[in-house]
Amino acid sequence: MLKEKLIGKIGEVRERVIRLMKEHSNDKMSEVSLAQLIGGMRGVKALPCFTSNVDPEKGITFHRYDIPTLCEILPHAANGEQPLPEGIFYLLLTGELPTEADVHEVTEEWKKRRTIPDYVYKILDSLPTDMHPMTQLSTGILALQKESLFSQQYREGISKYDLWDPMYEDVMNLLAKLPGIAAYIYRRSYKGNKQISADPNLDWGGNYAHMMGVENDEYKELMRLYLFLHCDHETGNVSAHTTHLVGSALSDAFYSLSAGINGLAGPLHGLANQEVLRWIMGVKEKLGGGVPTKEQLSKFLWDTLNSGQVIPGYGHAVLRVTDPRYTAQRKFALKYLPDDEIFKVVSMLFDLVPDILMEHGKAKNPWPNVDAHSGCLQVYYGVVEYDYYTVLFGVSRAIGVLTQLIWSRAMGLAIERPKSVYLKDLEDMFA
Ligand code: HAX
Repeated sequence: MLKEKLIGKIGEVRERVIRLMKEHSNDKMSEVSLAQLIGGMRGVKALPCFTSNVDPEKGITFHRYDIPTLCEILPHAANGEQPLPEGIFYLLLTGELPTEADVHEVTEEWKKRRTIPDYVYKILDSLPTDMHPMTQLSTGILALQKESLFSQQYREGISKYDLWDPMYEDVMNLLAKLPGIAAYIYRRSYKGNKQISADPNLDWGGNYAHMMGVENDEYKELMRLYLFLHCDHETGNVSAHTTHLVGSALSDAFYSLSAGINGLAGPLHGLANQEVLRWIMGVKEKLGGGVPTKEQLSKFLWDTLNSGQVIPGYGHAVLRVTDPRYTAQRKFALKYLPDDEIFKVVSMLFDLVPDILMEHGKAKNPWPNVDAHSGCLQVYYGVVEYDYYTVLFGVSRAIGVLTQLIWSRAMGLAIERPKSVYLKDLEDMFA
């Protein structure tokens, strides 16, 4: 049924794209200054996105719905109050709010497709257990490429207008298997490779928590919230853009996501969640434990800045306010762990860092981003291995970037190929 709904949408969206191109193909969206060319293309409007948009002052919206609204209206697990990630997948893919039955359909579909081939486990087993979990995740996803229907049907000569179909099948298969791969990596890296089978009664996020071995209903709720919050942040961020770029060469979903995950593993992007916890633990260790005073924290913050490093979890390339994904996690913490020591440090940082960054005078956005908060919630429920945190992010981010891949094929977006300019020619151009 989901696929039937998608077929209807694709027809409609294709017509809109054709009309836009017919009527406005020479109209200008953006111009590129030298500062933008050197400065990472900040603000250049050069990518279409079907699923979501980041407003500098308001933050992310998914098909124009913001986070607080979706937390209320997306279906929840029985006895739960956090949005089910299956629901945000449905919304991103179709542009329509899902009913309980729609969400149930996604949950059941992913259950049917979640078996991971043995050779993937064998490949993971051949990796050192102390290899970074993101490297393991990227490898596990890439290993699954052998299963790609998209690549298989391309070889068989499928029409480019039908490519969205095997892309959809690959995306569904990959999303179904991801929590199993990610939990396997967690258990082999940190829990003596004692693996836990999936529970047929649980939803996608609940099952991920279960397979990681955290048997706590609150943690399952946190997992659902986490997987919802990190799913998509329009197309220009490194993980989404990389996935899109690689997919634009008609590489399949496995190649594309594996590449996107490698981008997420950078400390200026998804790895910042690990770095935040590492920073906080480093401070606590230097002070011999406990909650640092504001004066002590300020000193550590200035030491970090003065040594030429960034304060992880603060700043953003687009946002100019506190990230609503931070606020949603803070709300969870205030409800479930208000007295937690690390949450207190995270809150103190919220009070201190913006002023310090403003005084420092470089960051355009002194406010916290999504990564400033996530680690403290994990530690509270016993997931203390912070090198693993970006894997959680990756499982969630896959929802959005893979949905975007289906839409890229449905809209027939071209292979990406911006033009570059010799440095010397730039100098001559502006001489
Ligand atoms: N601490 C110290 N300096 C910072 C800073 C921070 N948190 N944020 C920005 N700056 C500095 C930049 O390094 C840059 O310095 P230079 O002029 O010396 O190069 C200057 O301020 C201007 O940067 P900007 O325009 O404000 O920020 P960018 O768009 O270039 O970069 C980043 C955005 C998110 C990469 C940046 O704010 C940063 O490095 N933050 C810390 C790392 C982090 O939390 N990353 C996660 C971001 C959210 C995300 O993608 N999650 O996955």
